[in-house]
Amino acid sequence: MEEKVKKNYEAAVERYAGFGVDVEKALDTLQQIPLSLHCWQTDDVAGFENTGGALTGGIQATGNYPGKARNIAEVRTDIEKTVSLIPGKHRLSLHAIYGDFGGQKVDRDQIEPRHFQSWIDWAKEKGLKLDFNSTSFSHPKSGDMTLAHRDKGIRDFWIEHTIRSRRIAEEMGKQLGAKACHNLWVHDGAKDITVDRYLYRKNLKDSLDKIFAVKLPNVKDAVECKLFGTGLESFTAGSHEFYMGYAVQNGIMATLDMGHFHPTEEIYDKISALLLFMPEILLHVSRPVRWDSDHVVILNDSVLMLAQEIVRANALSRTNIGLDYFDASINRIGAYVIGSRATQKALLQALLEPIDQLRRYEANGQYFERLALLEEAKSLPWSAVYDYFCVKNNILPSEQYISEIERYEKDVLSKR
Ligand code: RNT
Ligand code: ZN
Repeated sequence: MEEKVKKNYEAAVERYAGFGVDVEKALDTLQQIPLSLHCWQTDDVAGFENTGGALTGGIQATGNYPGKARNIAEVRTDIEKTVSLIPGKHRLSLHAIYGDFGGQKVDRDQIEPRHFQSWIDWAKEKGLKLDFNSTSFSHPKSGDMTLAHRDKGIRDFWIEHTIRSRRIAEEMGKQLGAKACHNLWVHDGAKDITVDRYLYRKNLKDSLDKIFAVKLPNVKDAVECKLFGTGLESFTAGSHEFYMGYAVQNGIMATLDMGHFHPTEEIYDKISALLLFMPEILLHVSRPVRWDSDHVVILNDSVLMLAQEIVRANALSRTNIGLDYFDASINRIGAYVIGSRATQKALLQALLEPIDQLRRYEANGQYFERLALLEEAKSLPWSAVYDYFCVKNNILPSEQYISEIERYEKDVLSKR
């Protein structure tokens, strides 16, 4: 098998050389691109507060496929399995509800770095870096609003939570020697026509000002917008314009989630616009399907165009790539691997693009030639290069990971 992969790779290298594309260089670059795996795919965004509450905040994980992680040890085992099937070095993104609370009830305004120390130690041992997210959903005080709430007491509770979340991210960044992204997403919105929009957005802005007044050198802050949540269809305080304005004004990052815009609106076109005004951006690679923003990522046009735009804009070093989806209807580890590999395949295709020739055509006004080459590039042998990338990293190539995940299901997941 390995021989065949190598042979196909060599043929691919030759084919790409005809376009002046350096395949080895592309692979070196891909090797350096970490994906931030979202811990919440392991357990349908449940977390470990042990309060037994439902998932709220306008998001849903539908399905009840067996084998979901029930405790921290199982989440870690699942993540270890997942990363063993994805070439390269990656990151893990934790939500505040995934603390190691030792069976204690620790409310959100009480969380501390010590509740995440075992995660940091584990990450260090496994060679993973960490990212973090404050959690405003699935809590008795969240309702429809948190940081934008009319009630100062509620706002203050969530401000405290978010400041503490950022401090935890700071500790992660410091101890692991790599800045941690802190992503702030709140579902704040309303089901029906809302007349005090200005008030809620003003509240949200004031809350953010308090949260970000604390400067943390090991944290890269990001704010995530959304179009609407389920049950909150008519108003979202943290809209794209709102957070874009806030991020630009405060020198922080905007998070672009692929599922948070109008159905035909694509985030790839926002990369070159935003990066002229903010230091970096954070992506939530996802797959919107009708009203759901979080299906498993696949190698579709949206993901490919996103990857191409990052590479064409020379923006890899300023783009933090996180995954964000939750599917409870299929093998959850399989869902991780499909989405992660799809994202890498898109990045690889982008890195192998005959970009010099395409740019020449564009500069000369040769638009037929540009379109034709873009079409041809789609069927160049990038998959032979991806297989080689897997083998080079000691990772099962192509469809071989399917049976490995079946084995994990039989040996581990089905016993839960
Ligand atoms: C929700 C946002 C947010 C969440 C996670 C769990 O629509 O995309 O990023 O998915 O924080
Ligand atoms: Zn998201």
